[in-house]
Order: sequence, then structure tokens, then C-alpha cells
Amino acid sequence: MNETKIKQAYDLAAERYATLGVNTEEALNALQKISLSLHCWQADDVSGFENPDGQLSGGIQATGNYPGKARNMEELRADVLKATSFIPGNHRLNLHAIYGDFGGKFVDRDQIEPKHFESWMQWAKENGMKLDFNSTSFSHPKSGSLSLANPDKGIRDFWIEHTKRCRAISEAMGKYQGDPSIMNLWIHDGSKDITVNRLYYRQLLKDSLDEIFATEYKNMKDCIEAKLFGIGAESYTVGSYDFYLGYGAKNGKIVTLDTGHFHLTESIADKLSSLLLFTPEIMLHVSRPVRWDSDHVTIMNDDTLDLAKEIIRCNALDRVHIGLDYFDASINRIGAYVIGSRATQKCLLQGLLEPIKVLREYEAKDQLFERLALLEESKNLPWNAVWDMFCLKNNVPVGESFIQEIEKYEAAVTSKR
Ligand code: RNT
Ligand code: ZN
Repeated sequence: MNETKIKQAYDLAAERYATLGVNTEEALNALQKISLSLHCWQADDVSGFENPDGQLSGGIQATGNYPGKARNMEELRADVLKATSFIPGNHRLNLHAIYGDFGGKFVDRDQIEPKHFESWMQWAKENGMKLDFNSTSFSHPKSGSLSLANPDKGIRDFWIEHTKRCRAISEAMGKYQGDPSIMNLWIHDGSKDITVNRLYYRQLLKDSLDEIFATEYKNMKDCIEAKLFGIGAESYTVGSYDFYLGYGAKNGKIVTLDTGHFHLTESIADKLSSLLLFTPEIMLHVSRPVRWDSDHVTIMNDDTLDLAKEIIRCNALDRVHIGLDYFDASINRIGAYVIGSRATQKCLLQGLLEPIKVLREYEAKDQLFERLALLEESKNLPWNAVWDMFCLKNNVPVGESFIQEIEKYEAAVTSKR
């Protein structure tokens, strides 16, 4: 797209927004500061490097077999960098424990150490990225249907040890990068059918968490991710939302809200203003559930828009961490990163451009027709001209021109895998 035209369109947009008291420069600056935490697992369908031929378990599924997935660390790193070259701004990378640099050796989950992630830390630094982390309790012979909530002490202790080590790794990352690494804990524990000892497994999970969190760290932050159900675990999930909300509120832990982990009609956006009052911060896993927790690529739909707007309406950009979490194996995986990241940013930008002052004045005066009318008209304010400017400023493709670029990379690289 022609640079002069992008600038002209932006100037007109800035004027239009100014009539509503919105400063587009401020919005651009605020968007620039938002780092998304990109999930490393979109590049390889959650395979990891421990046993790339292993089966994905834990009630999650990457459907599709589009060619070209990353088969090793070098390919994954190259793909992530390719993707970020089309995403404006600076972003973080979210690693799972199974993505360690194991040097071709099998390192069991209760043996992993910060050294297995040193090359990642260096690589991230070289590429101006910060790292976040996740324990991995799925896709392992000891995963079964219960890990941290397993009545078998041997298995439970194995996963406790794993998760403790993950916290130590996350701490090392945070220290190295001079910025806290966020460690997410999600376990699949649950049951396919009616469970008659629900309290028992939840008690076990609570005890495991207490043991895991006994060590205090300065350079990492813990977050705990709830879920409604998993495939093959439809009737009972030990780590339900009530469970983690209670645990997080009581123990000052961050609760992770994955947008695919709730009833489909439940508003995730509405949860923010409650969590912000009772838990230290919030971690988001932005996804797109279609019929179930299908992990479709995030798009700029009402759900994502509502969520992004709510972060900004709560003035909580410094307390809400925005991670992506989907794994679509049916389309170009680099394209999946780019679409989902840009969509999330577009939603945030629209939140930043909302004429919130006027809207709140209407609300305070009970002018509810006026509030609704402005909300509706706001939808067609020229936010897209501001978005184009953001891409231009960040030297990434404006508009759809990244499509051809990704096709080129596919032809030259991923299709040859
Ligand atoms: C699963 C959770 C979890 C995973 C990743 C791979 O339902 O959303 O966050 O997607 O840990
Ligand atoms: Zn998630």
C-alpha cells in the first residue's frame, strides 16, 4: 500500500477521533507497549522435542495435517521468527517444558533443569524476546487421567517434582531476561464419566499445589489455568474454574482465563473486573472455541473484542498478560500465528480508541439511548486507518500483503519438510 495514502488516511482518522476526545497517538503508543505471549506450540501441533512422534494426550487435540510443521528446534525457531516479522511490535515467546534443548537425549520430566533452556534464553535475548513457561503434564506415559491429583503417591510426586523444576526454570528465565517469566500450570486431570469422589481429587490437587508453591521466587510469576472439560474427560475436571479461582484468591496466584475453557455462552470479558479485585494479575489464553474448546485461530470477533475492550476499560494493561493459545494443524501454521496475533492487536487497538469518556458520561447520567447509539457508531470509526499506521510504523506488511510473503516462505521452506 502507498505510504502517503496510509498517512493521509491516518490524519483523517486522527481528526475524526479527536472530535470524540480520543487521541490516536496515545492509542498507538499504548499498543506499541503491549507484548503478546506467543505460544510456541502452534508451530508443531504441540509435539515438542522430547518425543516428537509421541501422541498428544491430555484431552487436547490438534486437528488437521497441513504439511510443513516444525520438526525440530531450528525449524521452530525459524518459523517463530518468520511469524513475528509480520506481527507489529515486540512479543514474548511462551515455551512448554517439552520444548527443551535436550541435545538428542531423553530427559524425563522430573529431570529437566534450567540448563535445558539456556539456548532458548540466549536465542530469545538475541532476538529481543522475553520467555514465558509452562509445565507439561500431558503426552507422557505417566500422564494417565490424573497427574497432580493422582491418588498414587509415586505418580503424584513425579508431577510435583516436574512442576517444581518448571518453576525453577521459569525463575532462571526471568532472572536472565531481567523481567519476570510467567509460568502457567495447566493439568488435564479429570474423568470421562460420573465421578463420585470429587472432593478427594481436589483435595489432592490443593495439597500438591501447596507443596509446589512452597518455594518463593522473585523472577517468575505463577498462574493456574482452569478448564471446563477435555476430550475423554467430559464429566469432571479437577482443576475447574471454581477450584482455581478459590485457590488463586486465597493464595495470591494469577488465574489464567483461556477463552476456550468455559461454557460457550459465558462472557470471559465480564470476569476481568471481578478477578482484578481478588487476584494479583490475570493471564489470558486467547483462543477461539468453535462448538467446543477447539483451539481455532483467534479472529477479530465479538468475544475477542469484548475481552480486549474490557482490559482497557478496567485500565488494567499493566495487570493483564495476553497470551495466545490455539493449535490449528489444518492451515499454514505461520499464517495461523500471524492471523491470531494481528487479530488480537486489532481488538486491543479498538479498545484503546474507544470514546470511553463520552460513553461513561452518558452512563453516569443514565442516558442509555445515547450510550448504546455511540457504542454502535463507534464500530464504524476509522480504526483501520490507525491500524495501518501501526503496521507501517513497525515496518511490517500493511493489510493483506503478508499473505504472499507467507506463501513464499511456504514454497521455499515449509513445503520441503
Ligand atoms: C489446554 C490448555 C493449555 C494448553 C497448552 C498447550 O486446554 O488450554 O493451556 O493449550 O498448555
Ligand atoms: Zn490454555
